[in-house]
Amino acid sequence: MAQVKVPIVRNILQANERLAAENRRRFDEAGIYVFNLMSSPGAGKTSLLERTIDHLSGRIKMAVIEGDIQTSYDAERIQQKGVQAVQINTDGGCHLDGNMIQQAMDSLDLAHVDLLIIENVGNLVCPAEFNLGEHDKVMIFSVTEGDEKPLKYPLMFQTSSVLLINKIDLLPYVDCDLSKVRDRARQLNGGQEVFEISCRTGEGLEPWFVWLEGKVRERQSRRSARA
Ligand SMILES: Nc1nc2c(ncn2[C@@H]2O[C@H](COP(=O)(O)OP(=O)(O)O)[C@@H](O)[C@H]2O)c(=O)[nH]1
Ligand SMILES: [Mg+2]
Repeated sequence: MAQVKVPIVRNILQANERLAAENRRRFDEAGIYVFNLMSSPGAGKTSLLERTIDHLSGRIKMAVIEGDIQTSYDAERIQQKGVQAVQINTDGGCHLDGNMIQQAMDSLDLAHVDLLIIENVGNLVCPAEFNLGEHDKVMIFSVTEGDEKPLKYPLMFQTSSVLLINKIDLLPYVDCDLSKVRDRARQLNGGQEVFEISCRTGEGLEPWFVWLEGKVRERQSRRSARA
């Protein structure tokens, strides 16, 4: 069985890589900075987007692609903030792929957008395997998940440029040793930016906003240099 399955999986990933590269070309031509936000379900992805939109709106034009197995709850949460959002329903699929992003882009007006955020399906495994054409993968890990998770689910930690450790307001109530999370993540990925945050209280979010705005401005300056 394994001999049959392995080439098929490889082909799927190769086809996805081609689509991701096409997406990246489109993003770069338009001068849009794109990040792919990943986590297990409920770690706080949409909450982070709401906080980020509140902070950047008025200065940076944003659009959001939401991925969920079902429902349009998250796209509605984003639209309530006055930001254009499109919902992809994977209908059982556990991750987004390059093709889904291509289709979603066709429903967005990206002409004046500076920042496109893709909220992936809540899942600590498969989203990390599929590139979407993003510039960075960003992951959220919440302290309620347990400090051994970097050891059990290494790929997402290895592939993400940024690790946001969320729900630090809950630290007094959960058995999560933050230093273990930090050390284990660092062993997997020494170049990762780490921010400790609470989307509930707002604590720790400022450095994340600064990092993100820096990335957006960098893309904008490349766009202006070409014009
Ligand atoms: N206590 C606490 N709850 C949070 C925090 N961030 C998100 N939540 C809650 O966690 C739940 C899941 O959040 P959501 O943003 O929908 O997670 P997603 O599934 O990753 O998009 C919601 O009930 C949020 O209110 C936080 O920093 N602290
Ligand atoms: Mg969500």
